[in-house]
Amino acid sequence: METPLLIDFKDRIAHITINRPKALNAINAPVMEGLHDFFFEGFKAYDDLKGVIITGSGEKAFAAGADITQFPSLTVEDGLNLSLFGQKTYARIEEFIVPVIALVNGFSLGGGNELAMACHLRIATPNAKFSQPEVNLGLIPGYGGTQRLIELIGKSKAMELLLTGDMIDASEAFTYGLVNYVLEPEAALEKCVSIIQKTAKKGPLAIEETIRCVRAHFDEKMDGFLYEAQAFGRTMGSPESKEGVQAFLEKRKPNF
Ligand code: DAK
Repeated sequence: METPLLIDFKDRIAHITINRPKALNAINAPVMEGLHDFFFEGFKAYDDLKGVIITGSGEKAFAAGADITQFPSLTVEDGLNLSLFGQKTYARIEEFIVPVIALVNGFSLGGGNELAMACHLRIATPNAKFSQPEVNLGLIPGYGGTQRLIELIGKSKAMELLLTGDMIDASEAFTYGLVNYVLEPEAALEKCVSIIQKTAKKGPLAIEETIRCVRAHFDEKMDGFLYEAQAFGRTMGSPESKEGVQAFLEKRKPNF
């Protein structure tokens, strides 16, 4: 049996590959459980983790959605439970302590695109295609897609894409701000790695707090400005910032 999720640790970066190429990397329960387990517990096994890159196996798809073959047997309760489990997993990715980058190497549809949107950054290859096609199936996005698409590209375009299920290509996705870069596959991977190498040199607490502050902006239960002030206080009081400031004054590189 194929391993649904491959995890490779190299130079302090975890490379996660959704490995169901014959089903265009559709996200079934083992894939979702694998993501959940990695981001809640599994990451602790990797020493000095500085970033995560998520991609799809093969050249055709990042992930062509949730696995449609599992839908017919689901009850209303199953749907609710699956949705809550997936939302919890994706929220954890969004709040993760180090940068998580989606390397979108083909179809990024439905629950697959919701995964890409939960990552902190998205880098696409030129063949990438994006859609929330749930309405074609009489469904709506169940893993936070209606919310995150608005955050990323604004209400007007998000509404159009969610209502029509239209597919857009990588250059349109770049124009709307859905992806940060569009690059050929090798360059796309290099870009993911170089961004993580860059953030790895910064203060780890500053990186973690920045991720949480940006998230707080979109959390209506939180006052983002207050959260920022509190996080600022935490970073200001940290040994890390003492070292960063001291290093600047001594004209040397900080040792975080
Ligand atoms: N699930 C399962 N299998 C899939 C799949 C998917 N999402 N997408 C593709 N495949 C399988 C195809 O069935 C085919 O399998 P075989 O026939 O070879 O066994 C294989 O992958 C290759 O696909 P195609 O032959 O169709 O390849 P093409 O290049 O012709 O077309 C395509 C590529 C991506 C345009 C087409 O495969 C397609 O339209 N796929 C479906 C896209 C889609 O509708 N995705 C699902 C979106 S809805 C929920 C939470 C979240 C969600 C739902 C519920 N709950 C909490 C309950 C999210 C829903 C979605 O993601």
